[in-house]
Amino acid sequence: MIEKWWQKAVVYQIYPRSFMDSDGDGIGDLNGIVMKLDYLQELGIDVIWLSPCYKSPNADNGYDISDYRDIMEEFGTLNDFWQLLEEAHKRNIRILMDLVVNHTSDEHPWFIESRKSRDSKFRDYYIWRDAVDGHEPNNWTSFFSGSAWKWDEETKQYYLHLFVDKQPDLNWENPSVRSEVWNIMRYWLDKGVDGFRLDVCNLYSKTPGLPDGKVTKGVIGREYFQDGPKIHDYFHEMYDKVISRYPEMMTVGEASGVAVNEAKKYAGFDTHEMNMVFQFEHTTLDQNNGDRWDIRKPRLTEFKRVLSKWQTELDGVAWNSLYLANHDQPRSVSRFGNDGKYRRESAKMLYTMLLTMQGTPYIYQGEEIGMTNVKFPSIDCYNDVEIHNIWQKRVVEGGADPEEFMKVIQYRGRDNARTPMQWDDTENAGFSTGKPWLSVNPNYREINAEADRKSPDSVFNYMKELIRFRHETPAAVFGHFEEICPESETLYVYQRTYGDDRLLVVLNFTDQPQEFSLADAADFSAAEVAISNYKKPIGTEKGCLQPYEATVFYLR
Ligand code: TEU
Repeated sequence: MIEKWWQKAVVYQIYPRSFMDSDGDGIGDLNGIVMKLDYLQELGIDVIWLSPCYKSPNADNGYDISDYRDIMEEFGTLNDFWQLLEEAHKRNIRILMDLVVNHTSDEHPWFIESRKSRDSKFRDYYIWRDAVDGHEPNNWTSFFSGSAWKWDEETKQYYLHLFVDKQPDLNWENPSVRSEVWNIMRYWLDKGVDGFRLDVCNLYSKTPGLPDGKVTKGVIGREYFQDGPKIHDYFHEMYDKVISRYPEMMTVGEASGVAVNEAKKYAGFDTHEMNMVFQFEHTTLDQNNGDRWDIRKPRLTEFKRVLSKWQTELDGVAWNSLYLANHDQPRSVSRFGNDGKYRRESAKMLYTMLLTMQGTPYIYQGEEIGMTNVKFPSIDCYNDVEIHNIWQKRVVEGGADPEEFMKVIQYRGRDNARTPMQWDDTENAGFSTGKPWLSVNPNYREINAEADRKSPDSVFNYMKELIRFRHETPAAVFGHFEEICPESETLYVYQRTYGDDRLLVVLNFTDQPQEFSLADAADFSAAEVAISNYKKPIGTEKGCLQPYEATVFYLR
């Protein structure tokens, strides 16, 4: 396998709205990102994945696009974007844009024309259907609660929206829609953008006839629009028309619910589709029956089994992505670690795991300083449309106990990841001189980038060291993965081998000391510590791992 740049890269995801506000309107913007490029260069990242910054009415904070070739007013102008791209490239940082083409905004000119008349030339850009017996065409539900269909009185038909009704699904069966997408991709690539993250990339193809789905507590109809019948044809066409013509570009697809065998098709080294996909098996273990709002606590062995499976199944066949957080997920230290006494140690441990696995690691903004979930006291403090819709359905209409459901929102809600980046301990955490669009996490006085950069044992300075280690250690990037003691409910231990290089990664997932013996875990003649989140890590003799200790050994 030829080693590609995007395999060795470490990616940093920016949610522009919450990253840095340069003009005091309380909303992050592109010039704010330029202000922080030196910070990112110091961290050592190679790529920025920029959540959508195109023109949008922000029904879903930019994931509802009304003009794919212009920048959302709150974030700045096209010239601001070109400056950001130029300044990032000066620092050897590449930029991926977030391509949201499963749906547009209902304020996109295509949809405005489409809904005007059944004879519109844009009618077939979207998915319109007659009512059936006076009701929706089928029983599909939206990811954001309620029916996936909206009645349009003007032309007396329903249109499909797998997300909110201001996000009508595009009809990918229509070759004109696909060529519009190829042109959008070329527009940005020809201007120097380095690639794309493809939003819900595996939902584009819907099963003909749009049959009713099996009634479940999760999204209904998923079996008829996830990994649909033509999805791989669409990606082969994308590859032929665009990707193959830009050999240095990078693509990562967000593949909601994808299984590992399907991922081998999307991200295979020779399947001519994308470079890699985000999977969701490890980030849906904490829900019951596909219901994101029915929380459970998975055992460590469940978590390890999933991650180890993706390591071994893709090895040599396809490339993996590695993430623990993003703009849709809770903060990793609150979800998988310990955001109290052992916040620093557990944040470092989690990212030691992420940066010593095979695949491209993604660090979501704020994870590098161990930002935590926020426990807003009231539903009115939240912004996210997904949160407000589920509250309406489960509490207001469904009668769920508000106090109990508030705890679910505080754990699961996407706004946990969207509170403003905590830069320093001044007002609004240095994010804005205006009133932030979403309240800052009150713990910003203790948890902020400025404090971390000054503190030798901070999460930030450890993350810097970890990224440098990964850049210097091909075994950490490409090595074969072999789990050791999979039955342990306290430790995650695995070996990485690449030629003569061998690493042993030892992770304590508990707040208690745990006995460990290197000799019991691996054969070696010599061993030395490569990196550890403790100043005095466990040695090569039998001993105890400290709470949330992460230690990586070179073995010979
Ligand atoms: O998310 C797709 C998706 O599946 C999410 O709705 C996810 O399941 C849920 O939010 C919990 O993880 C993508 C974007 O990442 C998300 O921000 C958008 O809201 C959504 O698509 C629609 O574009």
